[in-house]
Amino acid sequence: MKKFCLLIFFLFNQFVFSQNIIVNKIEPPNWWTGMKWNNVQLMIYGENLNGVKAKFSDSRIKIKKIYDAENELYSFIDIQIPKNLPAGDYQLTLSKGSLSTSTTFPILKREKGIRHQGFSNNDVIYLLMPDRFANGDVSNDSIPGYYDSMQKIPNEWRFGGDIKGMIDKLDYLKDFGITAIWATPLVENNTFRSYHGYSATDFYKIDPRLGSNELYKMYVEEAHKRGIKIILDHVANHFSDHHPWMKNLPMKSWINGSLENHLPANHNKMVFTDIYADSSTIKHVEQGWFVKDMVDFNQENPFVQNYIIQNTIWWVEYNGLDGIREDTQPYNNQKFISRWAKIIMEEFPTLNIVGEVWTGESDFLAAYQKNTFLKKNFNTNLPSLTDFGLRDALIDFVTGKGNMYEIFNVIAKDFLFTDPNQLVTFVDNHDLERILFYANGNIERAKVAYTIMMTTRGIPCIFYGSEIGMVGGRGHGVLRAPFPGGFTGDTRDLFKKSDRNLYENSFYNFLKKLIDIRLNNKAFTSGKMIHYPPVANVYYFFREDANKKFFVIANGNEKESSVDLSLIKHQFDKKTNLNSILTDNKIIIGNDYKINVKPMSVEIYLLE
Ligand SMILES: [Ca+2]
Ligand SMILES: [Ca+2]
Repeated sequence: MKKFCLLIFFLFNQFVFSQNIIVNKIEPPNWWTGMKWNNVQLMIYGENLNGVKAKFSDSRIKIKKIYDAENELYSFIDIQIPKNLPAGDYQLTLSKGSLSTSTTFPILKREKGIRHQGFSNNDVIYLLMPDRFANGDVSNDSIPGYYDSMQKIPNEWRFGGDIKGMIDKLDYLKDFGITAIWATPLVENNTFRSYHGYSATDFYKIDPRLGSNELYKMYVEEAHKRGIKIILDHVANHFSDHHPWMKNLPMKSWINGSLENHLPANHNKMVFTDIYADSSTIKHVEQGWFVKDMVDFNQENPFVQNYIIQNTIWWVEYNGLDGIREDTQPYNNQKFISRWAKIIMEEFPTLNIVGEVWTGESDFLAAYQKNTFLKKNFNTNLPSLTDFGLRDALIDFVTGKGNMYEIFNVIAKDFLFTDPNQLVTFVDNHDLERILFYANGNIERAKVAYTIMMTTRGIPCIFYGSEIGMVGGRGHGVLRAPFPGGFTGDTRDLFKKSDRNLYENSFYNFLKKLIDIRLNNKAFTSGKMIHYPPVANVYYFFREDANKKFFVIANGNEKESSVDLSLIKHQFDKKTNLNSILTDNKIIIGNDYKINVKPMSVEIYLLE
């Protein structure tokens, strides 16, 4: 009898349980008062959600529409938050017949202070990979239930770096002269070989191996205290095939294709401007899966659109972030990602967004910048772009494949850009072999390339570790090697001058000086530029503001070069004393306007 009762009780319980409305999660987890985006679409995760009614305890929050998803484990609810609503925890009740469940939805007051500063040509950015930079907390290195099997793959395992490590090294970066940090994505990547962060399994949660949402917020605050801005690496295009969605998609059209059947990646970024392109090619670029374990969002789906837009606004507002680096921009649905950028910039007008558009061809690249005059049937609304063109030319110079003319030629194409000052310039990044790898021991070539990058237009970005002369190797695992000194067991701490050898300190001091020169002379950040077609592999240009005029001259030859400046003597006027602010070199230009430039060298002369 007892057993029978238990069985009845069990069955009854199961019956009630299966009928109940369950809410497990709401995304976004909260919103704020006074946002421009105040029509919010709540994505409810739970059980038995089809056909629910919804009501807020405070009738000022309007329920505009409730959508049944194809899958009853989800529901989408459009709500409207009035501008003047007081902040507070509001009760949302979902009901169906006699069943109901209540949950809290916090609506917060917007924070004030140093927030949403943007980034510009007055900044120098530092790109780091959190897992590879510094391990500040060994207790989070391995977390039960999180994929760590990648440790078996040489150079592609997790190293344990984290946000605590990033906070610990803020003073190092401040001292180096950095004014903005772009860290690769920090959201949860509970998936195979995912130390890089580009395979989200939860868009609203920092990976616990890196820290927590609260710690990330603290990191931004600590950076802001030091005058350092924070750029969010944002991925709208794809997510991990281990995302819980893939077990239970809210709707079939949430993604492009399916795990088993989808278009592969197509890297032809020129199709959007190609006047002869077929719509099938465009579809292939927008809907192909970047790699087979990264699922492509169907950004034509309005629910997906709302999800991505709200998720971005949420992070920027939650943390007070200053900018966004948008990953794999051309692979997104172009109409959607353009709308996304417009909405983000309208919500945060002082923000900046740099789109990763991986093409070294200026004409294709330029078409991606906001308000381009080039023929394009939509405006990307992207203020900034990654300058792969200049990177390619600088690296070609370093390897000897190219020369000074190639560098000049790329910069001479700046007329194509709406605003070339907004181009993010770099010589290496987390996807490309390091400059000193290409230099193959020819350090002077690398220094020439860096000096041109740091004195020409744009927003320079330095890849972590390159400042201490890290060489790395070919392939992601090796070029993303851990920063020596950031990890347990490291024999030297290269964050410290005393542990760096002569070569490492010399390279560090060289880059630090370039940052100092750039940021303390407006001529380089926002001044006028005049440059000249290189003759015999010597490139020179002037940077000038109201107070100072500089002459940068780079000799790309392995021998001393004599340069005749007589055709440009008007540029020197009466200021024929050239005093290098990079070295102690001093020249007085004589009547013949000829100067000698040392082999494989560059000088930054102040005209006096
Ligand atoms: Ca750690
Ligand atoms: Ca896509």
